[in-house]
Amino acid sequence: MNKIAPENYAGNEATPPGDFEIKDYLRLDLMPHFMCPGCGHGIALRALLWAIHELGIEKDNLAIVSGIGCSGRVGAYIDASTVHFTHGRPLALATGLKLARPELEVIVISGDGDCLAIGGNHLIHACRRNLDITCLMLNNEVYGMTGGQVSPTTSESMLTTTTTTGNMESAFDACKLAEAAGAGLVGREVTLQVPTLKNLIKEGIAYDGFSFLEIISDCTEVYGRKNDLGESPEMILKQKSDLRPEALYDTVDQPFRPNKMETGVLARSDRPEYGAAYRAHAGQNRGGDK
Ligand SMILES: Cc1ncc(C[n+]2csc(CCOP(=O)(O)OP(=O)(O)O)c2C)c(N)n1
Ligand code: SF4
Ligand SMILES: [Mg+2]
Repeated sequence: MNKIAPENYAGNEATPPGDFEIKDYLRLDLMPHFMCPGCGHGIALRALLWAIHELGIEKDNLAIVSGIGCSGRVGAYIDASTVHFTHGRPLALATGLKLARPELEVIVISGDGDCLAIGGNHLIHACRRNLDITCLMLNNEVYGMTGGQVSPTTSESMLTTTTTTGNMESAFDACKLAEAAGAGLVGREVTLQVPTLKNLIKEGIAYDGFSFLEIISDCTEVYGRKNDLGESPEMILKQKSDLRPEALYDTVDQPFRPNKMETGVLARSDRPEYGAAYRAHAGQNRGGDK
């Protein structure tokens, strides 16, 4: 497959209403899905599939690699070549896959625990390498699948099953970490804004290098309940308050985090893509005696 030129798909052209049918991209034989009602990961999945649809990526050219977690489980529902791999290791597998099959569009779906805790080391080295992989990190601030333990992105003072009096650790800013480690493209978006999220994912896929995209998702069941954050609509509204605190001071219940989250493309560089550089290097040195 030839990569589509960025100018042809990083734009904001709307899909004609009715043109995108999510069922065309799902393994319907696996339905009903396992996700809890209102889980933000489903919205992230929709945005990803919409992006894939608008990019015109063929299923045969699409490889989805995910780790263990509710976030990782999402990948298994996509009707393409999918690998649901070991917790914390999807980037390692994706690296080998992309090097062996550079023609594939390789997309990793990971959780905040998967990507930043057990898999944190793989993340920083993937960023450093800048191989052409798109990594979506679905950040719900918790280990959702295993019942709600604290994660590296849990906000301070929040309750989890392992921080029963409130989390005392500072949360990682995953985007700053990825940028510092050298990721070619870094971005963040909320599930509140699905078309904007879809466009960011398109931009990440279009980028010729490692794209790290943090998607602010919600675990309604074990994190929302534990912290009395309400149901899905309330949690989504809270994303809005995190983006523009002053607009929602009167309408959003406590606990309230006035952090003015930055979204969109936060960093982009023109570093060489690792795979092409590696192949050129290997070609030049083939048959050498060193
Ligand atoms: C090597 C290994 N360690 C631990 C686990 C248990 N485990 C499964 S999912 C998970 C955390 C999931 O959290 P996250 O990655 O944030 O995904 P979420 O479920 O929140 O989407 C853990 C610790 C495992 N499956 N394998
Ligand atoms: S436990 Fe949380 S992250 Fe997992 S499916 Fe339920 S709401 Fe989503
Ligand atoms: Mg999580």
